[in-house]
Amino acid sequence: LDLLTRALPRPGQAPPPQIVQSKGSRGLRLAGATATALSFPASQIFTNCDHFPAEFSLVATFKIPRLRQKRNEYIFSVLEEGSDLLLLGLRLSENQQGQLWFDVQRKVLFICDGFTWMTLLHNQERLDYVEDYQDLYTNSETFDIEVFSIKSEGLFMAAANRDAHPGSGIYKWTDGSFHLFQNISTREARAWKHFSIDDKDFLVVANSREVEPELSVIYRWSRQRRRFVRHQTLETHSALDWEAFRIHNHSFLVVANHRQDSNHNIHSVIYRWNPNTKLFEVNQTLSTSGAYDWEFFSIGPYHFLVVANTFDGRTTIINSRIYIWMNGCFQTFQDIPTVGATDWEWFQIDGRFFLAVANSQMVPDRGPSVYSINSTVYELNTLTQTFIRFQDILTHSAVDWEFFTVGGDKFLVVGNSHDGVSYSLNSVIYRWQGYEGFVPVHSLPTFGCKDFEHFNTDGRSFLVYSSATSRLSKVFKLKTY
Ligand SMILES: [Ca+2]
Ligand SMILES: [Ca+2]
Ligand SMILES: [Ca+2]
Repeated sequence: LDLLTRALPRPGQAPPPQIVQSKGSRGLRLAGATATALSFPASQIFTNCDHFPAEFSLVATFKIPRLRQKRNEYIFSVLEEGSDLLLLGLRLSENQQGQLWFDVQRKVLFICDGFTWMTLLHNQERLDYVEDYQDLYTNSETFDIEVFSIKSEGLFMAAANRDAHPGSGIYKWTDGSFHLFQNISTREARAWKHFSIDDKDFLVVANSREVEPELSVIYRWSRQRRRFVRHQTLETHSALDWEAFRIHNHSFLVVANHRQDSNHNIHSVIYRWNPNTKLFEVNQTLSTSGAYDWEFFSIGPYHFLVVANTFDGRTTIINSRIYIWMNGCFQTFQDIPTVGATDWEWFQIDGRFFLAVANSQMVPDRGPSVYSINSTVYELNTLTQTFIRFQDILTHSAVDWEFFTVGGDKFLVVGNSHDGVSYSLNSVIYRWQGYEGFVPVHSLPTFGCKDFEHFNTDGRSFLVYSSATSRLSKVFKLKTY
């Protein structure tokens, strides 16, 4: 109204504006007013704003009956006061160009640039609560879920299933939910990892069934057959996890070899892609103790690998090891005491670097196992160049941490699997609250929880969890406001 009183002609000077109805929209007809009459000095309206026009928004709908052909007209412009120098102009030359559209539900203001609707203003979403979205009955118990995209195909999910027949299921996101797309024969599959090399998509599976030789398999996406096809096999030992990473344009894979017969103190292996043979070759071996998980991360120009060592044959109270890439190979960076570590999760918040470990069970030299123990979030101290304890969080046989963001908020979800009595427990979502660290905000009932994955699709946010004790995996929708 303030703007209108300044823009409209004074009573008696011109015919008064009329309210008109046009195809369902109502507005003011400014037939008598010239375009320049709609201008006003910003300094008189935005009196406390030093950064005009960065700190204001105007939403308006214009209806102009006729546009002169081949002439661009500004529907909105900002001029420098006094000099008439154009600072900002919104042109109207094509049908939709320059049009604004406000999505009331998502609270987003769009502008059309003549081709696409671009986001002009976005009210940041916030997590409200978690909704039960899809019950996914997989082929058998599911130890791991990998969500990934294939260009021009869409979103997929690979489930690592226990039974050999029909093996593990690959699901495709179609019409708002996951549907079975392909079954792949696996042997007690424990993990899937998606990666791409030169625009080609690959999936590698960790087969943990003890048969000689134990083979894990790399599959390649065939564009012709629109299926994953076998690409290469690699000898592994009770493999529980694969990690894929790139350093200086080289592609690597590392496998977590858990044990060979009853020996847990064996080698895990790093493989490097040979672009000539298009196969992975052994690059380096690292000694691990009941290796369960690998996580790769980079800080500036430095590259790291961290392994979760679970068990050395006697106890789960052992060190897990962070490695740093130096002189063309991985070397020890830091040992961190862990208790049956099953997962490392790497994440950054506001320029700070964190590693969270999931500690699953305390198996001492003698005495019973304890499942309700602390899992720990570590933060990199850039002065001492070591990871130091940031926060302990009580967990119940924790098997996975997953970091995700919704709008500007950061979250960690932990998969709690067992408390010594039951597999039916709450898994917990924690929200980052700065000085307080991670604070529990939601409890999700899970049964034999094994893995959590977060993904975004269709502009919405989801969590999916898999169960190691039942065929039922669940997709949750993160409801926002
Ligand atoms: Ca996973
Ligand atoms: Ca991993
Ligand atoms: Ca994880």
